[in-house]
Amino acid sequence: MNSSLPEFDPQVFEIANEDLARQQSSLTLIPSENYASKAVMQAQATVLANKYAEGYPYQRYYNGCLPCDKIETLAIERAKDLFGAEHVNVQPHAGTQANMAIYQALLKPGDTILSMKLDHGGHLSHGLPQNFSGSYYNIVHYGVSPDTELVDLDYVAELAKEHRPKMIIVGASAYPRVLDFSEWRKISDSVDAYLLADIAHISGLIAGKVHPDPIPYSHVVSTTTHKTLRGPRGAIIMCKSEYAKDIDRAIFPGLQGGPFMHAIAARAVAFKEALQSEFREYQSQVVRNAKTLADQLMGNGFRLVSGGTDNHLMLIDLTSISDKLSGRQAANYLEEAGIIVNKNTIPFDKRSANSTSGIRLGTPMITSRGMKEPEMVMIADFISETIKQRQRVGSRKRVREKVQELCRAFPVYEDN
Ligand code: DSN
Repeated sequence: MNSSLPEFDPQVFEIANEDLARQQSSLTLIPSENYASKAVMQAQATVLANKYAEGYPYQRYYNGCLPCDKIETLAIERAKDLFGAEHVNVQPHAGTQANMAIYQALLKPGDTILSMKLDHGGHLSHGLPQNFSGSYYNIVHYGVSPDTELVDLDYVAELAKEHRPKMIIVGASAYPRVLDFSEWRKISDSVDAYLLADIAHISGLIAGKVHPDPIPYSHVVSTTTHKTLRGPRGAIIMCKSEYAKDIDRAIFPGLQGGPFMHAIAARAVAFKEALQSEFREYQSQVVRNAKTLADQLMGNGFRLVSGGTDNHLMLIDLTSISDKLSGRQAANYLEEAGIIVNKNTIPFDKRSANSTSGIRLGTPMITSRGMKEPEMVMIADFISETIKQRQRVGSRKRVREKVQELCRAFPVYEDN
């Protein structure tokens, strides 16, 4: 009971440390990941993990919940402060659970949802046939236009008129451009649909005021807390007060039992961090870094979907280098060189989701390490060298050495 992890289970301790070493010594460009702070991780490792607290603050189905009531109230108040939301539910275990609860609260099975196609940048929980969302609801998808690779709002409005959805979802996992939520609200109002903004990828940018705000325009907003927001894994739902009861009931008892109180404590810490002025500076650096990385990659001959980025991520169209190179292969070559990215379809991709013609890159993690524009230029050149000289193992080794040197200069958790 009182043994420490390294004493009792060195096997688990060593594997976790192996990942720490991997995180320290590679450049991670996965736009949906980030490094949570020590304070966030310490909150997650507290004894709050031991407590059942089904229900909501001061209305629980268990005794002994007063500290949990205080923690959850703090998390809610900080999230409201950060985003200016009328109501916040901080209990969803993950983004998909948050979306599931929103559908359960506001829709009936068979209702129509208008959302972005997965292979144009959408998300599994926005109606993929193999996901619960695609089996319980009637999904109509919009995508990006073949000419601009941007969402064409006139086309979305036409689809809305034709299909009369009960809900329109705006939000994506692989869309490198700004979303103007006020325009989306006009479309949802024109057909009397709910507007759900799923801001999982961009909630940190929104909190940092470097992306337009969805809160005034959306009936409901969902976000994970571990991406640009840089908190622990998990999610929250924000909504107008009139939907609060239905949303809360859909989370508990609708879809979840006991909330993970240790995770809620860590979310409270993350919201406090996001309320600091340094967080705004971090988010604007994330965007500046993405722009510099994108410009240098394009300068090196890579085509980026939509011709660049306005946010934290970008998609390289590998067909601009070779028709024979898949995203899977490119991501594997880059991993050998110490650069972690993920394969991703590009709009109108001819390859499957498992192979893909693209890779997705983002700057949240390298910016958390303190890297700025000069390092972005170096990283773009590392990527270019690895991909263009993929036939040469020696080139990946050379890049790997340079990556490790850069990682040593920008440590993640300094005293580890
Ligand atoms: N799978 C996440 C991403 O990588 O974007 C979204 O849930």
